Amino acid sequence: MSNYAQDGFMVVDNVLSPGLLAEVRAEATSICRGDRGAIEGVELAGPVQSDTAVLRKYLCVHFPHKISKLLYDVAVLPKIAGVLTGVIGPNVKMMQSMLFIKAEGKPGQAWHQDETHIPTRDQSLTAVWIALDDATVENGCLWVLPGSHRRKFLYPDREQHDARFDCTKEAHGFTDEDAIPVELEAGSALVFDGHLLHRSLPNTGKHGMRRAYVTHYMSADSLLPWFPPGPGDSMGTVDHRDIVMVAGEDPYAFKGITDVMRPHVRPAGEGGCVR
Ligand SMILES: O=C(O)CCC(=O)C(=O)O
Repeated sequence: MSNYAQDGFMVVDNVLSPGLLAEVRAEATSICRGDRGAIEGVELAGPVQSDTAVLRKYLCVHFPHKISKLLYDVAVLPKIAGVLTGVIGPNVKMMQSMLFIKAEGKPGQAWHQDETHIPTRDQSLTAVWIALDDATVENGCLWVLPGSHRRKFLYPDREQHDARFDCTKEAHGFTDEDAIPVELEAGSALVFDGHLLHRSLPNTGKHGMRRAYVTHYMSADSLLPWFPPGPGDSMGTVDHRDIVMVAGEDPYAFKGITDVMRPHVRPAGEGGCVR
């Protein structure tokens, strides 16, 4: 049992009931078939291609909640909202979702901190990583470095050319000998601090596919200087408003909500190449 404040992560069991888990798995397949609408990088799969063949094509689809009502609803589940208000505070918004498929042979992601990529003004970024299959060391579960969030320090990152990972840059300047794997049962979630160092290793193929639905949240009281530009913010440096309210009040509701982030397959290059 981990202590969130001290360790920077916690496991929440049974976030998805068996029935909902089955629905989300089926939805993942529909998304990858192109049946839920256009996704940059996803080809429409005809009936001839098997579900497995379709799923094997993609490592990660970004922003699936934009085209999937089911994944939108999962991101705002009361059980998740309840955990997040305990961690973040009463007002919580979401800005990102990712659907990882990670079939056999697909790479992992090198050590990183999510706050490096989604820079909240108040350092409240929190991830919810829901296992859609049992996540094991063999199929590429997450590894975390307990307590690495505590300094609220962003370790520098740089390009890496390690074949175990996609091209996500790797954070450095720390020792990782205390890293631990977090194996999860399908339907359970790992909730973790945006400053927690984490990584995943490739799927060896011994335990099948390792799908996961990942969503990112922060305090709605804080601004989010994230891309791309929003209204009255030509550089995109003031406040990202393509958000979903998950709990409480939005003190910036008067700004309105934008719809600018488009679902896409994790691209080659730009920190996301898929080897
Ligand atoms: O699921 C994975 O393999 C990596 C996920 C991750 O690193 C993240 O969500 O920040």
